[in-house]
Amino acid sequence: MLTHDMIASTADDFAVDVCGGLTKPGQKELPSKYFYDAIGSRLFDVIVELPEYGLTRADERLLREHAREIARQTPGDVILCELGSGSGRKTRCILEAFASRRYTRYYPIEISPAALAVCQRELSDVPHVGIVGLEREYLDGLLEVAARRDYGQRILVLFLGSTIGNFSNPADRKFLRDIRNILQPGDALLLGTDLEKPIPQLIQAYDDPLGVTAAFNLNLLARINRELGASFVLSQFEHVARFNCATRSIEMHLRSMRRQTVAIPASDLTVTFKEGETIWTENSHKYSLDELACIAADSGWVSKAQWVDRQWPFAETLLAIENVE
Ligand code: AVI
Repeated sequence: MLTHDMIASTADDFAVDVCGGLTKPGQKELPSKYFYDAIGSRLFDVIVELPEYGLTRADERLLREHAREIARQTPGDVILCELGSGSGRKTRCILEAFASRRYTRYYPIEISPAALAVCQRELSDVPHVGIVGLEREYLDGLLEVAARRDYGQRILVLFLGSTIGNFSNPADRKFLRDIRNILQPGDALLLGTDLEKPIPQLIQAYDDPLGVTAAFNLNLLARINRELGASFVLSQFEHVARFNCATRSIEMHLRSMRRQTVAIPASDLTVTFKEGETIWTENSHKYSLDELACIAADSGWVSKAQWVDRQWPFAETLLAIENVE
C-alpha cells in the first residue's frame, strides 16, 4: 500500500529562514535542511557513492549485518518511523527483518517531496510492509505517527546516516529529548552516528576532488536564485570544508571571493558580502563513543545495544525508554 500525505509548500518558510540567516550579526548562516531540493537530493545521492565519503556505506553495512538482531531486540507489534528517509535504500534490510515476522507499517518522514517519492517507489516491493510517507518536519511527523498508533503498538524511530550530527550541540541533545518526550516506555530509537576519525580523511570526505560536495553546497545559492528570485553569481563563491577542533565538527561554508551585493526579492532583502566573508551552511559533528553514552543518558534514553563499523568508524546505537516502576 502506498499513500502520500501532502502539506502546503514551505516557500514562505524558506524566504524567512534565508532572511534570518543572512542578516544574522557576525557569522552569516543558511540552514542545511535546504540543501535537499530535487537537485540537491540527487547530488547527495552521488556524494554517498564517492570513495572519499565512507559514512553511508558504513551505515548500510551495519544495518545489513545487524538488521535481524535489531528486530530481535525490538519485539512485538512495531511501527517503524524514519526521520529523514532520503531514498530509503539503507532501510530496506530493516523493513525486511521486521516484516518477516509480521505485517509492518513504515512511515518515512521527509521535507523533500522528491526524496519521499523516491523512497516510496524504491521500497514499495518489500512484502508485508505498508508505507505512508509524511511530508513534514521531523517532530511534526513523529507526533502524527504517535497519534495514529493502535493500543499495544510500539514505535521504533530510525534516525540514521548521522543526520543528528548536523544539529549543533546542544540542539542534538534537545532533539533527542524531544523525540523521547513524544514517545512512551517500550518505544525505541535506532541512532546512526559518524565517529571521530583523522582530520585529513574528513576533509577529503567533505571536499572531494570531483567537486560533487562543492556543487551540493553551491546548489543552496542556486536554489535561492531559482525559488526566491535572487541574483547570486555562483562563480563568485567557493566551497570551503574545515574541521573545527573545538566543536569536533566539519563545517561547510560558502566563501565570497570578492566584495559583492546580492538581491533576494522574495525575502525583501539586499545583502552585502565582504571579500573572504563566509556563509556557514553545515555542521557535521563527529562523536566519540563516550560522548554518545553521555548524550543518550542526558536526553532520557537507555542504551540497549551498539554496533560499530571499524572500516569507517560509525556507530549504530539502539536506545530505549525504560518502564518507570
Ligand atoms: C546528511 N548528513 C549526515 C551529511 C553529513 O555527512 O553531515 C550531509 C553531507 N554534507 C556534505 N556531505 C554530506
